[in-house]
Amino acid sequence: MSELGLTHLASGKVRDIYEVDAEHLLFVTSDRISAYDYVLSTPIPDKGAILTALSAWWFEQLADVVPNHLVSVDDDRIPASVRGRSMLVRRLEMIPVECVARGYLAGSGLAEYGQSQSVCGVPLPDGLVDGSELPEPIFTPATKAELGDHDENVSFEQVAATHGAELAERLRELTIAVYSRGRELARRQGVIVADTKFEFGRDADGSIVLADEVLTPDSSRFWPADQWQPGRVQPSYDKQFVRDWLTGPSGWDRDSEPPALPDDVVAATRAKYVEAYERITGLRFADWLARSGR
Ligand code: PZK
Repeated sequence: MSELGLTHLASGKVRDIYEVDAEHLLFVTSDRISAYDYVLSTPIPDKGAILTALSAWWFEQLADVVPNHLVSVDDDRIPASVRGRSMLVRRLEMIPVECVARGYLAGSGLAEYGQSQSVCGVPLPDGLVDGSELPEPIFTPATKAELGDHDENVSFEQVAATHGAELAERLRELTIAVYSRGRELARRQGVIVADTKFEFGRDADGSIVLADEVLTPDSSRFWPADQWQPGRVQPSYDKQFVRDWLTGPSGWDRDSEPPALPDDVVAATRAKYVEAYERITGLRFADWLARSGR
């Protein structure tokens, strides 16, 4: 039993899941932020609420592409202490595949491309560089590693061998469809969604349902479109102030616990999360906070 009066079910670096009843879970997003594989000791005020608001908005936008697990963000079963940063969700049978879509080359995709000119078995043209747009979005699944370890990229054939060709094909199709719709919408608002990770589950009928958080800066690489310049590491929409301070003025050595963030870096980073939410959705974050009653 947790401080919320609910049984704790699972935790990620910055999110926690609790049991509400046999059919429902509480998905709680914290204000913690990670950088360079560390969870920093300094929270970003309202980050959990901003990511929850963004996820909830996306679920509504995407509901005609695939059903999702969101039941409510203002249900009475949500404890007051986490209102505004939690979702009541349907309990599903999770499918243990990290369903990644990539429209641009970066991160582990770039590393694999350098080794094999392919990513997760998907062949790519030559001449691509860090940040290049791909000819079309690709499905690059991964399997979850132990907490703290990086996910392992796998081929479509490996997913098919483990989960069956029909499910693998359905996951690929849904992943590309949801990413394509999301990135088009974000791009019109000046945000490039370079890549993103989805998780799916099955409901009691066996239908596939979009779960987890969706198209947030924590589950995706967001880049400011007006600064996109292939051939270099792209600046991060949300975390660039944190990275610049950690690798510059802080004097941090990169292999000890990172230092606490100064107030100006916290404030600038919070403003970027708010800006991402407001740009993408066209809504005011203050309205979300007011509606969640805090
Ligand atoms: C579920 N995770 C992964 C994500 C964590 C753990 N709707 C659902 N039904 C059943 N199980 C899950 C979900 C969802 N979403 C997802 N683990 C269980 C995960 C974020 C934080 F701690």
